[in-house]
Amino acid sequence: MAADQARAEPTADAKPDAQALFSQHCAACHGAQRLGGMGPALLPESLARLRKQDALKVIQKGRPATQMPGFGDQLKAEEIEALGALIYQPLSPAPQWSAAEILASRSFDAASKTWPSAPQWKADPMNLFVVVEGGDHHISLLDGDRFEVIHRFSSRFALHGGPKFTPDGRYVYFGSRDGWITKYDLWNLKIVAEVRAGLNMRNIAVSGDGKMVMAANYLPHTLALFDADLNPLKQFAATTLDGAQSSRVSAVYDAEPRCSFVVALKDIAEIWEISYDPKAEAIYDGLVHDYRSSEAIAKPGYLNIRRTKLAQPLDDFFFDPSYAYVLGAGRPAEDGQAKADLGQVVNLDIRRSIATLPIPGMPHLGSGITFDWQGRRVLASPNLKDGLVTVIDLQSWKKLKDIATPGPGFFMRSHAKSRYAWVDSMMSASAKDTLTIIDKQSLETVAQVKEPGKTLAHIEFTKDGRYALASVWEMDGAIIVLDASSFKEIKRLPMSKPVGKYNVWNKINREEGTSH
Ligand code: DHE
Repeated sequence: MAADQARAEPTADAKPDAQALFSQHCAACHGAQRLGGMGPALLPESLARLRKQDALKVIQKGRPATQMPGFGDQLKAEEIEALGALIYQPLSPAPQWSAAEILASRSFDAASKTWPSAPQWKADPMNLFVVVEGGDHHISLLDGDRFEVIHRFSSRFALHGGPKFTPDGRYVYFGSRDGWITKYDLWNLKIVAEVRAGLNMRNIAVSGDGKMVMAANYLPHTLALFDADLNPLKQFAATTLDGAQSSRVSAVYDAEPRCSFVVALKDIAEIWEISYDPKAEAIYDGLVHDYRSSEAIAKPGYLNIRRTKLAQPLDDFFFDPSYAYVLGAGRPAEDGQAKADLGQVVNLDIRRSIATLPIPGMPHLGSGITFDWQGRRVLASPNLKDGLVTVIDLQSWKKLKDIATPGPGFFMRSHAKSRYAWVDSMMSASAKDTLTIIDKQSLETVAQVKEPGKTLAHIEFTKDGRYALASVWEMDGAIIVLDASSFKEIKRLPMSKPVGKYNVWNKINREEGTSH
């Protein structure tokens, strides 16, 4: 009887000590504070995209093609459960990532200054594709003429956002969700420098002159600025002017013609512009007089924040070809209630919102493209929630058409030399295997390409616009090279979940059909 009672009612002491288990089994790779090390950070902010059940499975079975082993035969089910609960607990106090910690994280190969300033391989350096393979966290460099991999190397865990290039196409910068920035020399196939800009990062931007790199962080609430070799230059606290409220940073983009970084904040209804033009004081002086608000809330000038107040925060945005306007969208409220007219058009010069965008659902404006249609410039944007592509007139900000697709998609691409735009439906369970091809003149769907039962997503064109490369987004996935006119498959290269691919020429020339 006594024994039965003891089994039925385990004492509090019998509960696994999650912290002790973490220190014993996890801390060596993931850091004593869960801030990451050789393995990724294990914080609720970093794990937001991983369901708890999946996290438990990783602890039990490990993660294929990484150094994460399975602990299923060392730990009891309740111990794995306890570890799972621990890693979703926020750290208290909230972790900081100070300037000193950023500096201490930096590594730099001083010999890089002597590396040859010409590609040490034979292929057109302008038609190179940088392929991010998320499956086993590698990068493949693909010759865009012969469609052969010329080099493959491991990346930081979970890169996110497009890699960013220097204007000559020699260096590329990668950003990881854990806050690491890696500078890589494409011509010499070597890492130049690395730094950890934050603990949970969204994306990075490289200034149009290639001299600065800006990182947008969710954790801590900061922007971090670096020189081209990733020496820290400055941190910006993402707060309201009075410091009363802080915010995650949604995204930062380079606005080269304006010599500035433009920044969206997730929790504060403001968009920021930070100029890297040393003459910014003089240039901005004229515009300050044009500023419609009576309260001059921002100081213009070089590397200072210039705030524009908005009706609601932005998650994702897109520049019009003049870079005077930002087309931005928020996300539906946490209760799932989407607001109508989520999109906003902001004039960065007069610093206010001048129109709303009639886009239903959840437009993914960052992945939009522009092109000429019947004598006017239009934007086409995919949608994360609805199966449609919305076409907007960039002069009147009016909707011209919603083009139906078989399901919501993430990425849209074209090329100035191609008549067609391609969009995926990867957010749809039933149509994730389908790419839809739209005629940019008729705004009609003309074809579909399918990879039955698989996820087919993210397209990028070759430099000349003749071929479109699509990803089979599976662990045993592939890059499929398709003729951009006949839509026929030309070649297939095996890849480990190739989440994105980036053509050097298209990126450094801000090709109208690709992301910037
Ligand atoms: Fe992304 C780019 C936001 C989830 C893959 N994604 C971007 C950018 C933003 C953004 C703002 C532009 C930054 C840049 O390129 O510099 N992404 C978001 C989200 O808000 C969202 C929905 C939620 C989140 O968790 O952050 C989100 N993104 C994802 C994914 O789940 C994807 C599909 C898989 C993954 O690996 O994370 C994903 N995002 C990508 C890719 C790009 C990207 C591949 C670069 C696209 C390009 O071609 O330029």
